[in-house]
Amino acid sequence: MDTTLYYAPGAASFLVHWLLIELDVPHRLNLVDTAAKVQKSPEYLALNPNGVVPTLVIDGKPQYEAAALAMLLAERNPDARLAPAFDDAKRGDYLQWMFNLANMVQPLFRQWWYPGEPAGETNADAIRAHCAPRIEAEWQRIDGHLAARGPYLLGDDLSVADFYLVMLMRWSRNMPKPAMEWPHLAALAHRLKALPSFTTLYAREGLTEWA
Ligand SMILES: N[C@@H](CCC(=O)N[C@@H](CS)C(=O)NCC(=O)O)C(=O)O
Repeated sequence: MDTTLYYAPGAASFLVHWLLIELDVPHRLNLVDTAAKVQKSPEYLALNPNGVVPTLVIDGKPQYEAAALAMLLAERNPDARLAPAFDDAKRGDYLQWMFNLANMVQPLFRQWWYPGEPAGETNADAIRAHCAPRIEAEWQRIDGHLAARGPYLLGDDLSVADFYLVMLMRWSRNMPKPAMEWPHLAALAHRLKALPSFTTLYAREGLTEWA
């Protein structure tokens, strides 16, 4: 399988890059200069019409959406057991958590990082002010779940949903109340940050914050 990841350090591509390393999938990296808006260039839009990272080109076919790519990688590498099989009792919870993170949590970060999008630049401060407590409420909800049924989102079974959650947690590191202030979330993040793949990812993306 010929695989190329279009990425930007620390962006939503972080999840896909991390899993490519964790699953030992041979791949090439293509750095997208988001500050220079390369993601809005005609060449990139031909790969990903949303004009965002990540894009994963597999055997010449571009695919996008970080959560979908994480699920695809888990399915194509079943020996790693990072997703419950179709007939596994935990399959429903797995799908629920992947979509919950993608639909409820990640969009709040889009608002936090791009507060002009929902209601224009003049309302950016108000959007951010409303966004922070909503993200904190998500941490409270997920921490409660981990307290009752952790240590991972699927109990004793590590899955790509946990990698996804840790990436989202990382994005809160400079917020007024970062995710690491919730004890069960912090415990999960410490477990995943201890993986050798996390260290490799940091080195390859040149990241230092939240190491
Ligand atoms: N739903 C998309 C969202 C991706 C996304 O928002 N990526 C951001 C970086 S985290 C991006 O490319 N921003 C640049 C831009 O919007 O121009 C996914 O999960 O893949």
